[in-house]
Amino acid sequence: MKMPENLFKQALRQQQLQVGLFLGLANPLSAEILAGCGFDYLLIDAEHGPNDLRSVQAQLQVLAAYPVQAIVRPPNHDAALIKQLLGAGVQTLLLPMVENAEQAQALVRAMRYPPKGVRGVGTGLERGARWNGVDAYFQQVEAELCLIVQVESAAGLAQLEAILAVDGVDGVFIGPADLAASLGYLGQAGHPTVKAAIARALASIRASGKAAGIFATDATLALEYQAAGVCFLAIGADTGVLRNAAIRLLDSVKPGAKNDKPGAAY
Ligand code: 3PY
Ligand code: MG
Repeated sequence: MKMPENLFKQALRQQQLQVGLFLGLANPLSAEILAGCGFDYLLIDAEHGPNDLRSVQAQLQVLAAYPVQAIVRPPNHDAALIKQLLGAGVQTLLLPMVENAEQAQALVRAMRYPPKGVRGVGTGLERGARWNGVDAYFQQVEAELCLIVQVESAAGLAQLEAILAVDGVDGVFIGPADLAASLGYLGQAGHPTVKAAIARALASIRASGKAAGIFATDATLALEYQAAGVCFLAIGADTGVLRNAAIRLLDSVKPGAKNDKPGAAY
C-alpha cells in the first residue's frame, strides 16, 4: 500500500493557511465529531490533555477516515516516546518547550533512522508502517514527517535564530500562554510586552522561510497573526468549545443560571 501523504506538511510548504483545534478530551468519539467540522488539522494534546499512547492511537485511527490532518503534541522530548508515536502513525509532531538548537537537533534525530538519527526499527509491530504493508517505507517515511517546535519561553526566544537554522525543523509554533508566564506575565498573553515579543518572533520565523504558527482564540488577533505571515493557527480546544457552548445554550433558556462567563478556549 502507498505511504500516507502528509498534507499538513505540503500545505505549510505552499504557505496555505491551516486552521486547527486542540483535542484534550482524549476521546475517539469527540475527535470524530470534530473531524467532520472542517478544520484543516486536529492536534491531539498529550502535554496537558490526559492522552496516552493508546488514546492517541485510537484518535489517529478515527481521524484517518476524514479529510483532516492529525498532529500530536507529546508531553516531553523523550526519544523513546517519539519512537512509539511515529510507530502509531503520527506524521506531524508539535514539541513543547524547545529552548535551544541542541534540543531541536535531538528531536530531529529522534525522528530519523540511523545513521542520521536514533529511531529504532520495528515496522512489523507498527501501525505507521501498516505493519510492513507500506511500500518502500524506509525510503519514504522521513519526507512525510513534519517537525514543529514550540518556542514559548524567554530562553527559547533568545535562541530562536539558532533553532530556526536547524535542518529538519519545519516550523515554529509560539505558545502565548507559556511565553507570557516566562516573561513574567502569567495569565496575561495579551499584555503589550508579550504581544511585542510575539510580533518579533513571528517576523524572525517568517524571514527564515520556515512556517510560523501560533495559538489564538480571539478572531481579531488570529487575523492579525495571519496578516503577519502565520501559516498555521490553533483557534481553541475541544474542552473550551464544549464548556462554552454548554454555558451559552443554558444561558439562552435560563439566563444567569451559571453566573460564570464562558471561559478562555485554552
Ligand atoms: C501555550 O500557549 O503555551 C501553548 O502551548 C499553546 O499554544
Ligand atoms: Mg505551552
